[in-house]
Amino acid sequence: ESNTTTEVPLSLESAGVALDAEAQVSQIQQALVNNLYWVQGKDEQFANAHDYYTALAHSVRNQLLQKRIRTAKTYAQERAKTVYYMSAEFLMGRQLGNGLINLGLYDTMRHALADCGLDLDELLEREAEPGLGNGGLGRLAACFMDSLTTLNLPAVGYGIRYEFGIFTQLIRQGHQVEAPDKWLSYGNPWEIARPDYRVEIKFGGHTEVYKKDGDDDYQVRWIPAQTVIGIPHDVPVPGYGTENVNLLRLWKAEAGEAFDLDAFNAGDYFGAVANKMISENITKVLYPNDETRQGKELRLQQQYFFVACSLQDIIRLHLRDHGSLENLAEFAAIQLNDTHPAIGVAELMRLLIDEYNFEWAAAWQITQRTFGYTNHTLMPEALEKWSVDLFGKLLPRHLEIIYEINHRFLAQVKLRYPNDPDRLERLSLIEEGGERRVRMANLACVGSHAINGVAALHTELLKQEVLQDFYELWPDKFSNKTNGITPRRWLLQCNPRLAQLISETIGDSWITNLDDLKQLEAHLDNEVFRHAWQAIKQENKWSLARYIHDTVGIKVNPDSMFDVQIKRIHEYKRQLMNVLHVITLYNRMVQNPGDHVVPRTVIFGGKAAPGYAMAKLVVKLVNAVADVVNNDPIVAGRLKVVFLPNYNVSQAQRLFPASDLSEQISTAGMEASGTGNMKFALNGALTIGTLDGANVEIREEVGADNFFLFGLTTEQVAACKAVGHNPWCYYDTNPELKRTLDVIASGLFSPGEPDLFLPILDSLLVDDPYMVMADFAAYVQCQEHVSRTYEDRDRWVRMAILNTARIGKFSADRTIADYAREIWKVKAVPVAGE
Ligand code: F58
Repeated sequence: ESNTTTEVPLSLESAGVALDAEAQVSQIQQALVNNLYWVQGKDEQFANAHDYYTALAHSVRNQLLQKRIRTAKTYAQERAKTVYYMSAEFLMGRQLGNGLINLGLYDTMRHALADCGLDLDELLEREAEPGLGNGGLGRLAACFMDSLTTLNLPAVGYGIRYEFGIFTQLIRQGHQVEAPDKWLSYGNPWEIARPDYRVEIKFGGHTEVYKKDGDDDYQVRWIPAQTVIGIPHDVPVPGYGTENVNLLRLWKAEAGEAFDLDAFNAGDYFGAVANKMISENITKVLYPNDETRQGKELRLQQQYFFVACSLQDIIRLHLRDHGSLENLAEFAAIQLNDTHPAIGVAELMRLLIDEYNFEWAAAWQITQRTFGYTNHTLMPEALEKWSVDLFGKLLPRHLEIIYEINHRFLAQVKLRYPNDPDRLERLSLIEEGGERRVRMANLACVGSHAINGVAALHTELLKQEVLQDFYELWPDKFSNKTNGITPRRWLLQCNPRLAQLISETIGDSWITNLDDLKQLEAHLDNEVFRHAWQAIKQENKWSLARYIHDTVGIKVNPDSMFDVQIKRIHEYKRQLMNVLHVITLYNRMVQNPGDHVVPRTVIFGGKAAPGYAMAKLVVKLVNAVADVVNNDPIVAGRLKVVFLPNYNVSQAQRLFPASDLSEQISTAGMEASGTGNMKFALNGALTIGTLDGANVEIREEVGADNFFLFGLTTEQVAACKAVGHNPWCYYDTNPELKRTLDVIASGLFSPGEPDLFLPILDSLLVDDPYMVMADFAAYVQCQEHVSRTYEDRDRWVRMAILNTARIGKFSADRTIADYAREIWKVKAVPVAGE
């Protein structure tokens, strides 16, 4: 019988006739057996869970590829304008569950598998998470890909196929320890390598002027010192309820062949192999820094590598469909996800001028019309700058082009502001004084027709501060595009019980039209509905409690409030203020053991950049406080602290549905947007937060009564710093804060290492750059309000329902529709069904 099996796509239709449920199930089962046999080379006797996972993944992949082929044909036929989303990071999360959901196969698959004694959830857990991003910026790119496809917009995501993604975080004796993320070690069923679309990328060397045959004009050519090959790896991106499938195209670096020959012929076999490894290093590992940049040569190589590969690919596709590059901007919209791909501005200019013989002015017009730039940070120290020396060594031709762009740009500025050398100096693409550096944000601004921030407040602050001079020059280039999240992964997939209750109550149109959640408000006074809502949160908390016990061995009280802060560990995000609150609660319980308290489980998750000592010390402090608190019988059942190691997308999918309280407590003016804040609210958690990033808009949407606001505003922070912030006065005048810091200083949390946490205390008391001391009292007071509210469980549930009901604005579908209409000018191209 086995020699009649063949790898067949999993399809629910045959010859245009919809199959009945039973036939569907048997077809799914047949496809699974076939894939087990032909992909894994096993039959049921020896197959393990990994084999079944892979077989299942191939079933879904086959169906996605079928749709992808039709999509590619339709796009080419329609000569559709395409969005090219360039991002150094795509934090996609696991693909199998998402594929099943988006294809509408999830429930059928679960039944078909159960029928063979297989548990879908267990197989889903076998998938390695592709951690090709640090945090919010990378995850945003993934949500955008989901929405682009769901909206039937032709799009390609271009990025890097890191062999090692974000490190695996281990906790040893309370400290973070980093381990390599070997996500590819079991193979990756979701990618297809396309060596036939390989491209060659140059590095180093020098430039020279020459005369082209039969041409009087001089041209420049770049004689590189090294070439590297880029191999695209395509990942299909399904949308919800659509035939369209877009692509994520990730580049892997390999050594060039010409280079192989020379080196190997020279007889130095080992030297040649070693050099091969240097080329392949380019896509080895993701830099694990968030917010703070690292001026490392390899990082600039990564950036140029993937952007240059992508631009060659875009040009190949454009010439295939449109014949000439004159009209590139009419058919291609390239979005720069932060400045990491901003070198693309210089690279497109180089290609047009040096390789396709365009005049400067024409090339510049095409470039500007093609690019858009999204900024994700307000922190000046996070803006990318590359030393001119390093830049010229690696990309000599690009440095020349950047000088020329700058020359022409500054001439234009001088006309408008004749006597303003300071302004010229600020706008220049080159930072002078000290080591000269190329300012990538300035390059991105000059080379793009559109510049946007990611939340209303952030965009305003960009215009007033970080990019003020550019705003004054070109106010019309600026717009806001408030971030969003995909409701498919962040509600339908991660919280199936709540999704089902919602669909039973208002229908399922919310999945692609999140504003429809508003209809839930009509059910607010329905007690049965509220009870059902609460029961689901409770079940989700039980299941998280089980997961916590399984992973860190801590038993938490599922009836306590789950108070959750999950995000990268960074001083401006103020995990420290949260820990100080925990210590304060602990102090109170120790001092007055009989007092009534509202039980809490405070959960932390997040990675610290490996070189960020203060962030790592905060991780240690959380774990140290957890050790003391969790083992003190005085607080048993009333206070628990959990640090969940290795926070990632998969873990996030467990945490958001089980949270009661969302901690969004960054110093005002520092978090560009935040997107976790949206995921919490969508899953019915209430927010305690500052007026920062998208919190401002979330509060506007859900209503001030349904949001726990505290803390200084952006203006107050600035004013406070202007007059000189003195953290000591808070220590001296707030006895609870004093006691909290004193307890840390006493060594209670660092037995045998009394000085361990001194750097934290120093930072708080010496300059407190993130205003933890200034906001602490307001935070603690607001937390008391939170606790009192939680005691009135019915009131809490009503507030939670209102949060979910009013969060529709933060669908990435809305964000992407805004980009499509206002920046990209792209239209939907729906692919017809079979
Ligand atoms: C984040 N940036 C913002 N950068 O901090 C957050 O407020 C926003 O919601 C999100 O972008 C999406 O707009 C962020 O995640 C990084 O991780 C970069 C990685 C590469 C190095 C520089 C930081």
